[in-house]
Amino acid sequence: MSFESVVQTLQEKERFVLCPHYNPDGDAVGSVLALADILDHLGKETLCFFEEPIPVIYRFMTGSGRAVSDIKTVRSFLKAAGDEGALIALDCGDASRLGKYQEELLSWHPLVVIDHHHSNPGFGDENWVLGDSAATGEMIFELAKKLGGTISSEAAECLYVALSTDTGSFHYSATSSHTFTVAAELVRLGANPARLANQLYNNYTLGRLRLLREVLSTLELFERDRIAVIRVSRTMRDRTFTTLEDVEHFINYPRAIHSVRAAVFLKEIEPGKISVSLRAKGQCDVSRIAALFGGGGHKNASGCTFRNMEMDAVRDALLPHLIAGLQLQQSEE
Ligand SMILES: [Mn+2]
Repeated sequence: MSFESVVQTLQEKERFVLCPHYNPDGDAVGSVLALADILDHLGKETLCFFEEPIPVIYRFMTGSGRAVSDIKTVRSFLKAAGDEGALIALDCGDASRLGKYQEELLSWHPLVVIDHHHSNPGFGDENWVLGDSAATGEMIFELAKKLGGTISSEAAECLYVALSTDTGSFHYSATSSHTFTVAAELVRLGANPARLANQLYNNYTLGRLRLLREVLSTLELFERDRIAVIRVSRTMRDRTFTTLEDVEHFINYPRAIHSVRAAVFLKEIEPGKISVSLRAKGQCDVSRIAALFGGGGHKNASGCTFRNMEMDAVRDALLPHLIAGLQLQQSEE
């Protein structure tokens, strides 16, 4: 079984490079830092590789200071490790999510993949993929128990962040009784829900609130208010002195409208390059729509990127598929 072989690799090897998906979210950052801490306690050596610095909002997590962004460090670490080394990809739904160094990262073996995206093709040498898991952090908790390692209060906090952010504060459909069991255990181990919620959700800069005001003013509704579209341009970010990190969770506002079944967030990364987040409620499968445009994700939360297109054109390309997705949902109800 894949879980067993992943456990075996983690037991046998001594030195690990841990890497999340690019533009890491709370689950990716929390899973990497927690697993590193757990492996440290087992006497292993670990290196946490993030191609860009960890997003500011997650830097309060213990261990974030150990993030390394230089690929040369990864190279020399794994060369020195030889047969004792392994690379672990966390929360990466496919190989391209490894980011700009994917080719080099994929050349190292063994590559262990631990992930909870249904669409994961199993791009590693060892793959443990649980599509029904609410977060990769939930899986790391199981792994730690199996390895018999200590889950320190710091690691418990990181895993709680992973669970809380990837479930939308325990709101999304993948949230199970097991998720709450794990969360309860993490609280028992030292994670403080109120403190972490304040760090994650009550921690806006004034610029971020001003940006939110601008983004919400772009709201457009289609299909009898069942599809909502918002957008952020580079100009808006420049005007409010914010970055793309500041738009995290903004899509939850249009998604929260009672009539809305699918919400779209268009993000202008640079002129002509538009990244799209899709969120759905109920049966509408937005991972299928993202996949049509080279992206992927979960049924209710997915994304894709468009090049050489403006935001209006991206919206117009997506709308027919969203409308069809909603009709499909209705016919299945
Ligand atoms: Mn995740």
